[in-house]
Amino acid sequence: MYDLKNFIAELEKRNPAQPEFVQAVEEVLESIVDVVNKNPAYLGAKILDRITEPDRVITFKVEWEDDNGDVQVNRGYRVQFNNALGPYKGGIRFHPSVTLGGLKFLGFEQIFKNSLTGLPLGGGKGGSDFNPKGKSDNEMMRFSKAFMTELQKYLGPDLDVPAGDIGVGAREIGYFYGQWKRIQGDHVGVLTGKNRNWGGSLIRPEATGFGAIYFLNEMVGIRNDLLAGKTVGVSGFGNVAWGAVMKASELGARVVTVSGPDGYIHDEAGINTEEKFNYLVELRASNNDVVEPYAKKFGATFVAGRKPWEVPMDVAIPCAIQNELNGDDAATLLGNGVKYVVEASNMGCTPEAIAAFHKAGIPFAPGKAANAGGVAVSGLEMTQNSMKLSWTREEVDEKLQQIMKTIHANCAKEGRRDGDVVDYVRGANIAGFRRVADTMIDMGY
Ligand code: 2IT
Repeated sequence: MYDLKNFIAELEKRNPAQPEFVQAVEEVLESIVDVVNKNPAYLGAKILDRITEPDRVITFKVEWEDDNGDVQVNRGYRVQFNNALGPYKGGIRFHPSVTLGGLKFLGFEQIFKNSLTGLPLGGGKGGSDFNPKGKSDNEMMRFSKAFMTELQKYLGPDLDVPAGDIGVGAREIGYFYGQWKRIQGDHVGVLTGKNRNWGGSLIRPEATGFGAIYFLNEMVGIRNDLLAGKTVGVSGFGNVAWGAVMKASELGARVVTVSGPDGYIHDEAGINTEEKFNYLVELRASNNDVVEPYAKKFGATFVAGRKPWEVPMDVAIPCAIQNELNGDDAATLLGNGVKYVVEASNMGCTPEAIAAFHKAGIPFAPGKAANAGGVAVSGLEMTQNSMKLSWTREEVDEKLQQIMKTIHANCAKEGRRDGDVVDYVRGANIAGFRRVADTMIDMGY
């Protein structure tokens, strides 16, 4: 029998100074420990000991030259966490906050997220403490090439297939892919999030945000409620926020906020035109990491140094980074009558915030379920690459919608409490875990 408290204490001892990793494991284990303790096969296989230890962790030095001709040194990582279901799959994050513990949390989450998609994808994550802010295009290229020169030793189309994450978009994936091709000499789909001209999938850029809104639509639907007419608050202004803003707006919601490290913008009229959507992309591509110019351009309010959760909203969608919405933010949102919370960022809410939403009976979707659309379309990109053909926008979008509906149905089935209240955290963790654990048992040790 597993004792949760003891297990977490031991995990903390073995993984010192990795609080986010411990937080992610604790959240999953709280949901599944009873399921494990009731199943002699899981206990006999020591499944929790095995699933919380990464298959391997690779760290490497990245040396590159900045525009002044000075040598710079950063640290690169790839956490290959679990490949029971398929090749390691997960993004690469370039952000000064990147640490080994942070990537282990993301890789661990990715195992269960990828399992929920129903596709043959294992879990991994990588990145660097390199900060893209203020870097020139040439510096981005030199760093990306240097990073890939090391990372390519550990990748393969059936072994490990990275994608983008915070700080890594189609431009960086292009530089990675070019470097892979230069060194390896072949043209295999060893990365996803590629440009459409050379093997990328339609809808991949929008997929994480679109998927989160498709998931929200299911949450709203089973409560006989409607997304149309709802006021939505989004944080972040990158790829995930952009997709969520566009799809929520298309479905008739009014999205009133986006945010950056400098503060948030409040656009009462709604972020609802092509011009506004395209401007978000422009802001992101500028590498300045600020949203204030949006307010000036469109006559919206800019609130410096604060988070958008103080704006009254029916639906809150964190789309930026882990632990961006805490217990105090949750109390403010609840005070203003929030009705749904959907994590589009990975572990966007702290445990205190999640507990507050649960206590108030507010449907809360965890990132590993709600933001699985991104990696799901990455899986579809791999399929198209294997077939050497590409699907239409409609074909990919329909498959994405179906995957998000299935994830929602599986979470609802495993997480249903009394009446129509669904504990999506429990549902996602149990549904995601079962497929991986059963596979690990099938394959022995
Ligand atoms: O957090 C995520 O799911 C991603 N960054 C996407 C991973 C992927 O392989 O598409």
